Amino acid sequence: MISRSLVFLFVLTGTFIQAQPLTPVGATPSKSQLQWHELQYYMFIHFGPNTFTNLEWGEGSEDPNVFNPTQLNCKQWAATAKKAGMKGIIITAKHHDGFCLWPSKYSTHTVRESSWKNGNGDVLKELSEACKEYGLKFGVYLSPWDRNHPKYGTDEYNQVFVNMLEEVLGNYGEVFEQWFDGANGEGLNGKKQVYDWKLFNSTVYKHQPNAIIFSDGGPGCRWVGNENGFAGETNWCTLNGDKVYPGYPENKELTTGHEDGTHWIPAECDVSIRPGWFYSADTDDKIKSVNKLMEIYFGSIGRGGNLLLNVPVDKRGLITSADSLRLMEFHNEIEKSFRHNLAKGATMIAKSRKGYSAKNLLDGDLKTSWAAENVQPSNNFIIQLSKQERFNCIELQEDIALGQRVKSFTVEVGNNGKWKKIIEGTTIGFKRILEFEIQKASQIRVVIIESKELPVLNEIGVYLTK
Ligand code: FUL
Repeated sequence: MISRSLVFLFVLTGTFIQAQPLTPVGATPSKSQLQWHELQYYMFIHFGPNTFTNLEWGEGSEDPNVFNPTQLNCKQWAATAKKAGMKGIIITAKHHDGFCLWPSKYSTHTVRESSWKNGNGDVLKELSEACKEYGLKFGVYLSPWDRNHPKYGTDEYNQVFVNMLEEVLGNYGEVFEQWFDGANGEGLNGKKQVYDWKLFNSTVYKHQPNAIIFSDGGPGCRWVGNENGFAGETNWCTLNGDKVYPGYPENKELTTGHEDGTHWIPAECDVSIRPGWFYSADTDDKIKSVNKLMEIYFGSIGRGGNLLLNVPVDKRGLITSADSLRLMEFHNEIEKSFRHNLAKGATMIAKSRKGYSAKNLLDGDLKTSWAAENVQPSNNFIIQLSKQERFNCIELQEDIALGQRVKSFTVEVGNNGKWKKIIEGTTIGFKRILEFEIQKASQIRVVIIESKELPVLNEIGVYLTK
């Protein structure tokens, strides 16, 4: 029998061999943020009176009875999201018109005042239960701007909003993301509200300590600065969190992040599958093509952001079959493109730090990584394939738990020791995917030109996506 002390010694030695633990660089993600990065892709649903009035921004004076879906079925939404490869759903619990999709005690403009289910319905209840059933995360969009509430634009409104938050975050189980819209317009009294963001955020954490708070400036994740679904080619997950606030006018900075930002506030790319956020029959023939969606995929997930794709629910309370079909086609295209990692089984050649072998780049485990031996310009690793292959795409992942480090890199292909540079990139982050002209080669060399500290990557992939 092995004695306890021997086991102890082994553990000690094991630790020693792996050893030389790496120190994080700059701001790093929290545990919840790390989990959030892994979600990558989830659904946004805009639904409410606007669905029935064909408006994008309701006035707030709409008769609540306009909200009357005839076949509302949250299980259909969840089943669609699941089949589409999405990991969660974020619903507009209250948009700018103030209508609450749950029977809030703090408003008289809610599902309770509508004729839907004789005023006994609760969309948040149905959706949170459907998400649980389908193994999806549940998230909530809540607009602080409220064009209906009589208290909006007065000191009392912030507490009204907090009360609503308490209901939404306290009664429907786990909420993975709280989405705060930055829009701030006038209310019934013609005044804009001065929002108490500190109070709002602390209310979120009181009920949902692990939730990611989305706003223009986080603190959990940030708006990417546009509604087209594209992060910057250079995309830092770090941001000067004390400088950026909801309504921050420098959208470009949100697109790229701040290179030496003080806080980890990564980008989320929100975009709609149709031209508008809410359902409109006028856009039935304007659903984005698979090609456009793939472009968005490369521009968001492929640049280290998460993709929040809006799929508006129609007047029946269902995702239309045309939107659903497009989502499935998009999912198939992603699956097809990334099914065969041509680097699998390749021989890796690199100068590596002890315990951080380049083999780890191909083990499918984000917890093991390759780190260069020393900090120096042009650290590199070579993927030696067993034969010449045709490929047009490379995927790189940085071990972001240790901070985002890489500032620039190039990709080269080689045949018989002759190297040709094919593409260059800047940041990597959680994931960077680059497409290029189809190459035929047996070697691929990734050269890290500049990095804040030792480059640390955890996975790579080589694909033929066309
Ligand atoms: C914006 C809103 O004004 C739009 O209506 C939509 O909800 C979009 C996601 O955010 O700020």
